Amino acid sequence: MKITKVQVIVHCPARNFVTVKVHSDQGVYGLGDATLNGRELAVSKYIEEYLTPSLIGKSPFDTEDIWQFFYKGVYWRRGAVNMTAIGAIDIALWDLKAKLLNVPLYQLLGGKSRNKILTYCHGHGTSFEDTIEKVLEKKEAGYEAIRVQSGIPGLDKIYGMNTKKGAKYEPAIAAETPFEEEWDTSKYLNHVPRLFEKVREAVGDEVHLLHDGHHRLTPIEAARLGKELEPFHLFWLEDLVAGEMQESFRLIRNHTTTPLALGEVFNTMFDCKTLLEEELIDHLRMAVSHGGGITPMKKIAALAELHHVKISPHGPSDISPIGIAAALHLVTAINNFGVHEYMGYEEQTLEAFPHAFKWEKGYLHLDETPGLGVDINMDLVDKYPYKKAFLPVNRLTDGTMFHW
Ligand code: GCO
Ligand code: MG
Repeated sequence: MKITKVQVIVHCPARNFVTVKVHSDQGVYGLGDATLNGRELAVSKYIEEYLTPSLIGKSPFDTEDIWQFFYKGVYWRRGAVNMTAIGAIDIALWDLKAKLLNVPLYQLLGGKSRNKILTYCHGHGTSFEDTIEKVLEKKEAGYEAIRVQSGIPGLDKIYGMNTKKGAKYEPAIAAETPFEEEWDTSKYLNHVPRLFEKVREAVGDEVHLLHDGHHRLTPIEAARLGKELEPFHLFWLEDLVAGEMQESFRLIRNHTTTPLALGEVFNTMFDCKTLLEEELIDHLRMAVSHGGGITPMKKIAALAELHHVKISPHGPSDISPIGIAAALHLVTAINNFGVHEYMGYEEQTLEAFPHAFKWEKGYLHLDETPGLGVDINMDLVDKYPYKKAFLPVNRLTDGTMFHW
């Protein structure tokens, strides 16, 4: 059995996606998600020029050896572009392998550890009132876990806030250069505990509430926020400080019992080794596509299990249904799953990627479709050409460049 051809598809059905299609001499193909929001063409070119030629003629069953070949063979290891490219190939090979064996992918990863996958959605608003309304709507729709972000008085355009009442949150903006947002940490720190006090009062104790700090605090600021939110029993506080500084979490951990989540920008085991080994976080948020694929994520999940850390994958709309399905199969098979983010997709994206997984009453469900259970509609590829789009950048109100 041999790999005969690799196609890299870049298109924009509502937003940009990069998809890898690996063909075999059996007439069956596997799909992988290579989307890296705002840097799509760097990954597609990388796969076409540097990975594809080495794949032709290899057996699609040799997922471990192929992963090691690309990981060790690059010399310049790690990094988001490199690991997303390797991850997409790895996901496609696992999809292909499971299709050839005629089983859903989770059967090759340990079988079923659960019947359905808990999800959280976004309850975002412009003000306290608007946010509470959103959170109640999501609760009504069946979500048991809701991420809460809201506008901050005095700041016009910030992370996680909808620009208009009722609009869907989409961070990437089509343009030739990135859009600029603004930030003020003290306004944020004063606002968030008040927000959660009101939301908890409105929604009751049953719903899990989450919040994303998007890497903007210093360790001591993060410790203060965690401590002040303790009375509202959050499910987690996500990305409080920049993920590069794993050691920062020692200080935060010593000050608060609020559970901590981190890792959507991580791409290897080495980004979270200290966090796991010292039990500094509760949830690891790596996406399968950005984390180098199923092959390394299985190992990372095993290390996390040893340290009481749950795998709770990143699931924004800038990860395609292929990447989401890869995570769903992984978390179906492992024991230490926490929660999966699910924002849903625009109509055009759903049309572009027909898929078997379904969202119902707060949970995602897989069926018995062999492989990942996701396809790509090739007839729509030319209809939706790539449009350059960027994630925003961020400055303090005095103009200083800051974290986004
Ligand atoms: C999340 C995230 C996203 C990211 C986006 C980057 O927790 O869902 O923080 O909103 O910012 O996916 O591409
Ligand atoms: Mg996040």
